[in-house]
Amino acid sequence: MKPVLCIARPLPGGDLRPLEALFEIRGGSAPLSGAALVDAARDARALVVTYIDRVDVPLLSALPALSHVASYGVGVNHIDLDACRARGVLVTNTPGVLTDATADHAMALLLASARRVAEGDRIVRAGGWTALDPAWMLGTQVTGKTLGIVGFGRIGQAVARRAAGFDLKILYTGPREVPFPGARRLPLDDLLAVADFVSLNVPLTNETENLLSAGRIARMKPGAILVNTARGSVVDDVALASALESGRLAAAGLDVFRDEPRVPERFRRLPNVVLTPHLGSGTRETRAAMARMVLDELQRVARGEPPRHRVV
Ligand code: 8YV
Repeated sequence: MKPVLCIARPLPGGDLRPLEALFEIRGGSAPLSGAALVDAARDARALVVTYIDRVDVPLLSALPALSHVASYGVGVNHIDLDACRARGVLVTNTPGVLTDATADHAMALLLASARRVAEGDRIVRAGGWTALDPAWMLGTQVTGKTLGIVGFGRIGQAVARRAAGFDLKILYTGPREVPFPGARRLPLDDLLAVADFVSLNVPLTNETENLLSAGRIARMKPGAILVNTARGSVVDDVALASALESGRLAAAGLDVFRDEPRVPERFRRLPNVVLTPHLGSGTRETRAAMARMVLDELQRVARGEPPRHRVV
């Protein structure tokens, strides 16, 4: 009898056929969550999840045969890593292949927020463009300003490479100096005080939860713009909504939220917020590369080979 592999969400661009020889495959054609996921995965040895599927003690207890959690994505905040370690469950993820797509999306949000792209699109569609007025709908100049990158790992550095093309000065926070031409490392509070644009590129951990607290939002430069392609819980969203409503912050580009797919009504009402539904890695090419990486890890582990991207 082949071991069971349960796939919680479709993997676009992923070819499951090579795995059929190794596993009895459940799921993969439509999202499985809650009781349906537990049901499908009850005797699973391997489980594929993504950032929205919580792998916690109750789920692990319901899946006694589980030995490999393969996460489709780089962030692993949805997985109780200590519980997996204690249970001897291997955890793998998909780093690297989504770096460029996520950094592209951060720049798209930065430009769209600064230049009021989404707001302008809505106005034109609604027939609201009726006169030519040079004083109308002015945005924030991007070229030559200062971008503060919070978290200077793979994605943060990819944002910096793109930003260099817009002649942005780069500041970053991070645990260590990274040799990056022209970039300066600063403590977070100092960076927030001087950055015209702030891009969040940290993983969500106990240390980064609410990192952009109400106090830190209050320290941001008046008129600054925030871009978040990391995780919603890195930001105090109530304080962020207030800062955007009062105009203290000029705009925000948000791809991630605390309780996805729910997006706070206060953000949805604000014209100066560009909202996207967690599209950071969402290109056909990147999602297919992520799928290939997940399926490759499953095959390697099933054949007794070491995984390439082990988290636990
Ligand atoms: C999602 C992500 O995994 O990599 C991450 O941490 O959040 C994303 O790439 C992706 O949207 C698939 O659901």
